[in-house]
Amino acid sequence: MGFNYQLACGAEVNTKEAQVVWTDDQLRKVFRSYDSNNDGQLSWDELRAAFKYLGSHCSYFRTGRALSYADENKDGLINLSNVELSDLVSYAHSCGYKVF
Ligand SMILES: [Ca+2]
Repeated sequence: MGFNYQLACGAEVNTKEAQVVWTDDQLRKVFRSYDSNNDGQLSWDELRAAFKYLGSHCSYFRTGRALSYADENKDGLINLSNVELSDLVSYAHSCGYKVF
């Protein structure tokens, strides 16, 4: 699925503890839940918090990659009601985060 950025940041997933990968729907819910000010978009801080929750060991790097991948209009925010969220979910999926 798309590009694999894991090589640039090492393995994100501890396979001993990992059981099940997130589904796209679950990832959507996670990202939506991190829109803490309910403006329909994810800011850098909100996005980074979401990646931390997903288990990212290098959330700063991950957030930058996610924005460059999914922020279509380059406003620095991920719009949760259009293709930007879909792209973000695709990106997160490609990282291989597991449900803990
Ligand atoms: Ca945007």
